[in-house]
Parts: sequence; structure tokens; C-alpha cells
Amino acid sequence: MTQATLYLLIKENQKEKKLLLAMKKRGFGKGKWNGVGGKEDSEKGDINIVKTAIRETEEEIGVKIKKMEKVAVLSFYYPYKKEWNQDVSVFLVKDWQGKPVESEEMLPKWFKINDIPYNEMWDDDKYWLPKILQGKKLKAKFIFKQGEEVINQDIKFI
Ligand code: 6U4
Repeated sequence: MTQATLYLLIKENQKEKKLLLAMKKRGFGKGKWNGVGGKEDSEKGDINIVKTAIRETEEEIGVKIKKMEKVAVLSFYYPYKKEWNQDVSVFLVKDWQGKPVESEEMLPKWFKINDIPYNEMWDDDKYWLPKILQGKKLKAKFIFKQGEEVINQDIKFI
């Protein structure tokens, strides 16, 4: 199973809480708002998860992660396109350096927590992301049907 990562930057003050999503401009998930992330790439010097995180967020939105917390492991199955199957480790990031900027791959944007564009995201996100934003940690499995729609899911809180 391919291993991938997803980083969710959160900024919060007394008034509001915002989540950084990025529009994927090319490749897998093109046209969807998603967290930043990708696959570990040893050719790019990814020797561990922290190195991978720093490289990917720098490449995709120009920020350097300082601290991150693992909050979920999601397993995605696409029976009609098995090469898409992947395990995704999800991290919340509340400490980073720099300001998110657009790259060739992604266009970042801050969203208020009550304004997350679930209709323009992966279909699974509406099931697990609200739980993560409430502070829960989870392990989940999603099976998709053609058209990238979830047909089966199993969420376990950990
Ligand atoms: P590119 O550069 O787009 O060709 P590719 O290998 O296609 O790279 P990449 O590196 O963007 O994909 O990795 C996939 C990203 O999408 C990872 O951050 C994990 C995330 N992802 C995969 N399936 C997802 C799903 N069902 N829901 C979700 N994120 C998913 O929210």
C-alpha cells in the first residue's frame, strides 16, 4: 500500500479558528481543496516523516513546519483503480515559519472552520475532518466507487 501524508495547518485566536486548504492544480485530486502533502520520496532525501513534511510543505506552499501532531491514519481503497489505494497519515500543524504562497502544484487559502468547502473536496473529508477539528483522533477506512464517491466507511476513535 502506498504511504502518503496530509498536513492541516490551523491558526486560531480568541475570535476564530481557520484551516489552510490548498487547491490541487495538477495530478491526483486535481480541482479539489485538500490539505498539503504527498508521498515520501527517498530520491528527494525523505529519510523520515519529519523530513518529508518539511520538504513537502516547502515545495507546495512555501512554509516550514516547526511542530506537528499525528491525528489520524486513513486507508483509502479504489477497487476500480487499485493503483490509487493509499494509507494517509494526517497531521495537525499549529507552528510553522513563513506565509503560505501559491506554487506550481497548489493554491493555498484560509477557510473559517464553519466554511469548509466539503462539496469541492474528497468525498471522505466530510466524514472525518469535522471530528479531527473537534480534537478527536481516529483510524478509518474508506472504499470508493467510480466517480470518487464513498460507498463504505469505518471510523474508529483512538
Ligand atoms: P502529483 O504531483 O499530483 O502527481 P501524486 O503522487 O499524484 O502527486 P500527491 O503526491 O499529491 O499525489 O499525494 C496525494 C495526496 O492526496 C496526499 O497528500 C494524500 C492525499 N489524499 C489521497 N487520497 C485522499 C482522499 N481520499 N482524501 C483526502 N486526501 C487524500 O482528503
